[in-house]
Amino acid sequence: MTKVNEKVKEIAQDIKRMKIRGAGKIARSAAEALLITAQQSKARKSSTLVKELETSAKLLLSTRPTAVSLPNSIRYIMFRVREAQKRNVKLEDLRSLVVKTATEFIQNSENAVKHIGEIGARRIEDGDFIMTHCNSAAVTAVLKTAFNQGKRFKVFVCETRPRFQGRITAKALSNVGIPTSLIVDGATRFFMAKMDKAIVGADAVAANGAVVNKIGTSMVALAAHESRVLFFVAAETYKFSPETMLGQLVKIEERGSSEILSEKALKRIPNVTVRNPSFDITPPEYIDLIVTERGIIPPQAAIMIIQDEFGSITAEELMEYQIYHLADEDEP
Ligand code: RUB
Repeated sequence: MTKVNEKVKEIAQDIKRMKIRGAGKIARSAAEALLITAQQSKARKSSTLVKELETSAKLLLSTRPTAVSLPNSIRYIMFRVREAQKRNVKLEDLRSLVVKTATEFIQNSENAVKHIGEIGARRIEDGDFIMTHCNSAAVTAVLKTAFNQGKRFKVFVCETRPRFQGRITAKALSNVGIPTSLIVDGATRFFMAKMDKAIVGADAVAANGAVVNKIGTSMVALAAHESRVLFFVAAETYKFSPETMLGQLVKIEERGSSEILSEKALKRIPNVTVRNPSFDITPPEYIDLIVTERGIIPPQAAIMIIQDEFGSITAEELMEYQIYHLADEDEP
């Protein structure tokens, strides 16, 4: 059995336990894990290195099921590895290829967030009241860029139970001086009528333009729709899901009950089960536009992005690097 590099195991564990979180960060960390696999490999043949990369990829794909950026980052690297393998590339060349490709993915991803910040900031106006949910680097980039351009606006952040990622957003905005109100998730509709815009990130964008993001996002979208408030999504193109073109559904992660109630407290109410889905789906009808690093698109154009980015990939190739679950004993 091919052994997994200890540092790669640690990254996988950090993703699973949400020490590394947010779809963009997860994707970059997976690319970094493959880079480390190649750099630290003691393989003497390129076929052995490919096996090690495959094992790392499998482990990473088993960590969290919803962020499509994770399989997309692994595909970006592994498809090039497969091509190189067909050309019988030598071990050292293969190692360099992985390092180069992973570095390229990480840099492209960081640049994409920066570009989304610049493009999205054009839609923020002086005096705006803006609501956001959870913690998204892409959304924070939009708000910070607009603020640095001299625009003055107020942000309302939903605290985002059960893990309170809204607090991370509030802190990041407060650090740069953006006036921010932290609200409980249940106050979304109460405040929505005052808002001009709502903006959220994405873990996945489906071919029909539906957006998968932190649980509660679809309620924010619904309240925005009711109050005729513009609803924006900020998402890099590697969050668009090519699998959904083949009719696959994005898996919604359901996390443990202990995030909501301690085991002891739960035992005291034996007829109660806790349900804890981590993400939900906002239909395209509730989304005004999606800000990507390639420009602003209506959700209905998501399929064009997928065709452009992933059109040359066959269904078989796509299915090779899907998110799946390992048996318990294999878990990181
Ligand atoms: C994070 C979340 C974020 C998206 C986009 O969920 O839903 O809105 O991942 O984030 P979790 P980014 O905390 O469960 O990972 O723009 O940073 O990629």
